[in-house]
Amino acid sequence: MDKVKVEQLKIQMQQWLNEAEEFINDIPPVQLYTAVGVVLSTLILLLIIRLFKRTTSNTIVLTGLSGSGKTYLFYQLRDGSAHQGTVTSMEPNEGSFILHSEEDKKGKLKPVHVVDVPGHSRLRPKLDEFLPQAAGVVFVVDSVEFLPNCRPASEYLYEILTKASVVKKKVPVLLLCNKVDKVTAHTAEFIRKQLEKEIDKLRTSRTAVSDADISNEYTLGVPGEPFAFSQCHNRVIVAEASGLTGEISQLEKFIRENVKP
Ligand SMILES: Nc1nc2c(ncn2[C@@H]2O[C@H](COP(=O)(O)OP(=O)(O)OP(=O)(O)O)[C@@H](O)[C@H]2O)c(=O)[nH]1
Ligand SMILES: [Mg+2]
Repeated sequence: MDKVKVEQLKIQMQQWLNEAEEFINDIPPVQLYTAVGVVLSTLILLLIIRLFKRTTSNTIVLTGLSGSGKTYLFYQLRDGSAHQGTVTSMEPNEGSFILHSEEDKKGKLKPVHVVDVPGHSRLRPKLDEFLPQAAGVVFVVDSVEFLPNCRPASEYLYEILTKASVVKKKVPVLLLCNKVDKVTAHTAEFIRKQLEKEIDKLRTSRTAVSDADISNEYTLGVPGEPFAFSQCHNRVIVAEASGLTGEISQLEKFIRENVKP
């Protein structure tokens, strides 16, 4: 009984196949090629759109040592005030918003996705979650308490600048010298030079180690030359800010350069 049914189904299928073949044969070849062409070009177009979408990220990652002022800056960007930035953050602070200074252009602009990753060493691995989608990284430095923090800041920065997710995609990095409202704040130029010197020292010691332990994903700078940020394949620039007084125009400029409206 079953065999008969299978046989019937086979005949039915054969009939359908024949009908389909006749149908295709009836279509003039030009029409057929055009149809195939349209389908193929649509697929290619969709693929291009997908690729393009992936490269136009709107994520800006705020990073730097604990106490450098990332959370203050986050709220300045979002609300134009520095509330809630008084305690050490235990979780990344995340939000998609139109920058406070651009609120009058709401609706016309693309929101920026800002992530503030706490500087506490236990929470730093969180950075690896956000770096692959970053359109830009802001490394916040405390310009007042800079000298005692120069070494740990350089170590953290070194780690970021040698990450594959930053080097390969040439993610731009802004070294943001924060707290310039204080008269004792060091200048951005001074901080840049000190960081370069310290990274140069780190580079020498790390390359000596990394033959045995290849933990750094990429090496920094030009061998035999003193390290300078200009040697990085990605753009590394310096700027000044104050998350306390809301002097953040250079930060906003960096964001808008890398997250197209
Ligand atoms: N003078 C001055 N002080 C600031 C400024 N920004 C932050 N501070 C001070 O620095 C402290 C730390 O700022 P936060 O924004 O909480 O620091 P953070 O980088 O988020 O620190 P973690 O969350 O621990 O990684 C604040 O409590 C403020 O007292 C600034 O622009 N000027
Ligand atoms: Mg914080």
